[in-house]
Amino acid sequence: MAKLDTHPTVIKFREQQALADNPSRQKPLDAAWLKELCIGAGADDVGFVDINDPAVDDQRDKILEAYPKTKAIISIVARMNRTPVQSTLRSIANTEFHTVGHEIDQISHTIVRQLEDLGIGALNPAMAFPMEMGNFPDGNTFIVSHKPIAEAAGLGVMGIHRNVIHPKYGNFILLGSILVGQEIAEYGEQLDYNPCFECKLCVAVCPVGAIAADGHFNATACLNHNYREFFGGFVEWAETLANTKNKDDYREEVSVSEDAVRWQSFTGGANYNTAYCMAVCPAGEDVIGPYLADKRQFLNETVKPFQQKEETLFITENSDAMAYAAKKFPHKKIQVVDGGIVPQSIKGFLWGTQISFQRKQADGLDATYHFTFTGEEATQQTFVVKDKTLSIEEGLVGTADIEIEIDGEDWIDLLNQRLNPVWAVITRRLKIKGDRNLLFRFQKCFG
Ligand code: B12
Ligand code: SF4
Repeated sequence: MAKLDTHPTVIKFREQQALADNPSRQKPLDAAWLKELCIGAGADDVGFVDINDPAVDDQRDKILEAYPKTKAIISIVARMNRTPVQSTLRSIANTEFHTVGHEIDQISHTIVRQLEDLGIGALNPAMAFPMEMGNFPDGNTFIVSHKPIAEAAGLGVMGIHRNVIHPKYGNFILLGSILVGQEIAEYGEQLDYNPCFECKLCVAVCPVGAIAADGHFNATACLNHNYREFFGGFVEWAETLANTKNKDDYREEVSVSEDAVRWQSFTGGANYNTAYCMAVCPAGEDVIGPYLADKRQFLNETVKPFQQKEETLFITENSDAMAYAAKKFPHKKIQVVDGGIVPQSIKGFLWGTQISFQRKQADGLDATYHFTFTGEEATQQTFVVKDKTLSIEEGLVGTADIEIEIDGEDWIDLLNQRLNPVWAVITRRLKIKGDRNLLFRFQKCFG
C-alpha cells in the first residue's frame, strides 16, 4: 500500500480540515451559522434539539438505531400555501401536500449534502413516505416522530387537532427532522404558549369525528378515512381481489371510479381524503386575520364548504365514527370498510389496541381483563377498560372480571376471522373464566 500521508487524497483532505476559520469546524457547531445554512437550503424556519432532551426520551433508541452518532436534531419547517389547502377539491389540496412534502425531503437532502461536504455526518429520515412499511400492522412505521421534535425546537405546539401550529405560519406547515453527528451550541426552547386558541373549528369540520373537543384524537377514524388510498385500503383491495371469482363478482365489490382513484394513487402518489382540520385552523399570526375580521364570513367561506361537501366517508363497522358521521353529516355517503389495523402478532395486538380504542363504544364498560397468551409470544397482560379509557399493563394485575387463556397464534386467527370463536371454545383452544359477554363488549371497543 502507498504511504497514506503522502497520498494526494489525504493531503487535500487535510488541507480542507485546516480551514479553521470556518464555523463548521467549531465544536459544538455554531447555531447561527447552521440556521443560515438551513434557511439557505429552503427551510422556512428551523430549530435545534439536543438528543438528550427529555422530549426525545421515547424515540431516542429508534433514532440512535437509525444513526448511532446522533448528537442533535435539526427540525425543519416548510410552509404550505393556504388557499390550495383550503380547497374542497382534493386534487388541489393534495398537490400542495405532495409539493411541500417533496420540498421538505429536498431541503433535508441539501442540508445533509452541505454538512457532509464539510465533514459533518447527518442523516435525513423521510418527511413521511417511504417508511418502514414492513412493520405494519404491528408497530410504528416511522423512524422519527417530527411533531415532538418541532415542539422541543420551539417551532410550534400541537393544537387540539394534534397538528403542530407555528406561531406565525399557523398549521400550514409540514415538518422534517435531520439527525446530526455533532453537538450544536444552542438549542431551542418550547414556546411558552400554545398558538391554538381552542375555537374548535377543527372539531366541527372533521367528517369522521376524529377530533374531540377535549383534545382526544381517534387515530383510526382518521386513518381509515383519510388514508383510504394508502396501506389500509390497499390491503383490503388486495384481499377483495383474491376473494372475487370473476369480473362481475369484483365489480359488485369495487366500482370503476374506485379503480380510477386507485390508479391515480399508484401512478401519482396516494392522496389524502381530508386534512380539513388543517384547512380551517385560523391560528397563527399570518393566518388569524380573516377570522378576527369576520367570524361568520370565515365560517361561511372556509368551514361550511367542507361540512356541506357531498363525499364518501370510509368508516369501520364498530367505530365511534359510524354514529358520529351518520348523525352530523347525513348527506355524506358512508362506505363500510375493514379496519386498517388488524394485528398479525401479539406484539401488534398490544400496540394496535391502544391506537384503535373507540371510547364511545366503551361507554358504561368497567371491567378488568386478564389475558394469558401461550405459545411463541407467551405473555400475560391486564387490560382495564374504565371511564371510557383503556390501560394495558404487563402481568396479571388486580382482580379479573374475566380471564382469557389462548395460544397467541389462535388469538390472532380469531381477530382475523380465520378461527371460529364458538369452535375455539368447544375445542378448549379458547378458555374463558367469567362473564363471556365482557369479551364480546371488549371486541366492540376497537375500530
Ligand atoms: C402516523 C401519522 C399519521 C396518523 C396518526 C396522526 C397523528 N396525530 O399522529 C394519521 C394517518 C391519522 C395521520 C393523519 C394526518 N397527518 Co400525519 N403523520 C403521521 C406520522 C408518520 C407520525 C405521527 C406521530 O408522530 N404520531 C405520534 C404522536 C407524536 O402524535 P400524537 O397525536 O400525540 O399520537 C396519537 C396518535 O397518533 C396515536 N399514534 C401514535 N402512533 C401512531 C401510528 C399510527 C399509524 C396511527 C394511526 C396512530 C398513532 O397515538 C397517539 C394517541 O392518540 C407523521 C410523520 C412523522 N414521521 O412524524 C405525519 C404527520 C404528523 N402528519 C401530518 C399531516 C399533515 C397529516 C394530515 C393532515 C394528513 C395529510 N393531509 O397530510 C392528517 C392530520 C391528522 C391529525 N389531525 O392529526 C404532518 C403534520 C404537520 C403538522 N403541522 O403538524 C406530519 C408531521 C407529516 C410531516 N412530515 O409534516 N398522520
Ligand atoms: S382549529 Fe381552533 S381548536 Fe382546532 S387546532 Fe386550530 S385553533 Fe385549535
